[in-house]
Amino acid sequence: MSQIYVLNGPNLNLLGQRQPEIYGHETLADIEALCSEAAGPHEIRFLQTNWEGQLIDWIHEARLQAAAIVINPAALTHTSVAVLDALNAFDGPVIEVHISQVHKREAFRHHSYVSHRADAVIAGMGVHGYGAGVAHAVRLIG
Ligand code: CA2
Repeated sequence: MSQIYVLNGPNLNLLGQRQPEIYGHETLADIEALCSEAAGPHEIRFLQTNWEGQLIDWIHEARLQAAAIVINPAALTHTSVAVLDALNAFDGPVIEVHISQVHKREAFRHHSYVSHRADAVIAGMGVHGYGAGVAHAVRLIG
């Protein structure tokens, strides 16, 4: 159970291709490499989906397989009670990561359902927020 799940929500597969002024030039593959480095001896399961139900299924899978979850739920952050409910059924640490500083952006991005469960929230560090999130998860799980 020393795996760390790093879960990514809708449209994050487009990272590096559009809106670099908001999300930077790095791709998901670059972020996966950052996460693996930050994880030390822990194994990373790095996943992205555009489907809410798939994200929920992976959170359920993490209940049996993972010691911690680092999650960027993307737009589902602001809309999904279902993702929150799934995270509430996970016992280990949950770290919420946003590439952009959501509180400087539109008002609809200021509320996060996932923050009701997250043990830590990172926003505005660009892709380095993922490295910080994984490093924090490692500290919490020991
Ligand atoms: O800042 C973040 O990481 C967000 O979670 C990203 C979400 C956004 O809805 C949240 O409010 C904040 C959007 C992810 C979409 O990613 C794209 C990347 C490149 C091009 C288009 C979309």
